[in-house]
Amino acid sequence: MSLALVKNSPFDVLRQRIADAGALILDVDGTMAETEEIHREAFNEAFVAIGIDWHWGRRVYKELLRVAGGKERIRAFDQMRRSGPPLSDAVIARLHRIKTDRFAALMADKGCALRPGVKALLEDAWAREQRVAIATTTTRVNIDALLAPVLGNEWETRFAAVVAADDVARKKPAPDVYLEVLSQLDLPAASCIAIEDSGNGLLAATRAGVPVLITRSLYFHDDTFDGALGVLQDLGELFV
Ligand code: XBP
Ligand code: MG
Repeated sequence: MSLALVKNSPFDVLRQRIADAGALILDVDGTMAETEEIHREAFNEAFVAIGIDWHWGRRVYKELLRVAGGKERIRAFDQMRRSGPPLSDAVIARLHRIKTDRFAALMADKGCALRPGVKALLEDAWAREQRVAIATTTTRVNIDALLAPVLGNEWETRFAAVVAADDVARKKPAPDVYLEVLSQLDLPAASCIAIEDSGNGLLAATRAGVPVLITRSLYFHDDTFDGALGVLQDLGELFV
């Protein structure tokens, strides 16, 4: 169902705002798909592969998700456990390379669907020739592992800009990924809408001046999101 065809719903104002935006800028993990459990599994497989007796359960991973970026997350956990010498940069880099490989393998094995409403939002935007971009803290190859199976191998040609963690100096909650997207789109921040699922994402986009629509995800479903344009359970709510 097209956004333009939905009438008399509590989300009319939001739908209009989305339709009028200069561009939609989407986060990936938690927003486009519930990937974090696959990231967690990939981290745990990497710890086994390298012979480290760590295992991240859901509770500890929820805390660790406050730290954006896989390498930074490993380092944060290493500092928290306070025993033994700290892991070297080389070991952290190796662990993260294995984790990234495991993530791709798990995605290929299991697949991961887009969250409700994501495909419809994208198709609607493209149908009205609205630009769509990606601003993420994950590693670039992870975006391909998610989007190639669901949008096709040429998925990147459909996005006006794709900015990932390694393209910028600082990860979310710094505004860098959003500032880089805005510069590539050559659009004023206030004309765009960011779609995010986390407090770090909300901060990053807000610091760049981009209004934010939140979709609640597995790990951040009970967070408060002060300052967001709106908070949805999922984007499917825009299409009912
Ligand atoms: C996503 C992340 C990422 C992934 C892991 O945050 O923080 O670090 O959890 O990816 P956001 P890497 O959704 O706010 O962009 O291990 O590739 O860093
Ligand atoms: Mg996210």
